[in-house]
Amino acid sequence: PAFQEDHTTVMDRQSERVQPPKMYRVVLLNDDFTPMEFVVMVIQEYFHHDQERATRIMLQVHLEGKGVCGVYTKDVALTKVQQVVDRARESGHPLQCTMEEA
Ligand code: TYC
Repeated sequence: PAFQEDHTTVMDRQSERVQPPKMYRVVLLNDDFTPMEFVVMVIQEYFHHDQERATRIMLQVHLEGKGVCGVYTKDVALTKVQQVVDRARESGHPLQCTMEEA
């Protein structure tokens, strides 16, 4: 669409309108060493799921290789990934956490 202003046509460009932010899935990846209880604790602590839901997500990762813990804006997703990886390394676990565009 376009509108007239002082004899000048100004295009109403989509890119000049407010856009919803891109969203990112924060995912955990399986490994053979990180204890299941540690993964459940991390999911509860950083993604605010209750123990039952955290256990389901952990088991999905364990059985299928990866699982989604939550969907966030880019800055929040990056912070979660950093917090989870830092917490795992502090405890000596190789747990991997990453993000992907939703
Ligand atoms: N596979 C791990 C085990 O058998 C458990 C595990 C689950 C590890 C989820 C990582 O993201 C993970 N101890």
